[in-house]
Amino acid sequence: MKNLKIITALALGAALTGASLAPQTASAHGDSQNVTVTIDSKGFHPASVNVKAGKEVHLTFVSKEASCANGFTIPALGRTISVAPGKKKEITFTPKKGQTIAFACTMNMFKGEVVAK
Ligand SMILES: [Cu+2]
Repeated sequence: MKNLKIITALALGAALTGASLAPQTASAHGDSQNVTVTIDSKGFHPASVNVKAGKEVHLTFVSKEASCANGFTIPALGRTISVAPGKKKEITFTPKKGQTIAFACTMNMFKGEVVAK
């Protein structure tokens, strides 16, 4: 019974650690992984997300309101994106190991990135 208590405590600790990292990491399902980045007047949230290299990423930008960050470029993917307030836009790509896919508003004021590990 004492051992069971210790195992339970360890499992709980692991669960809590995982939960605290969750907002920064893509959620995986099958052969792809999903990332949602919210745009508001203060920029991109989260501004940095870790993903697995070599696995397709579905990156969805959701705009909450009017923001300079509604229009941005992703140079690594050669894309310019604009999302109207209240709308969303999804892009798909497969990152290479060690690749950082950065994005920034057209004024280069708000920045974000997806980092492939
Ligand atoms: Cu800007």
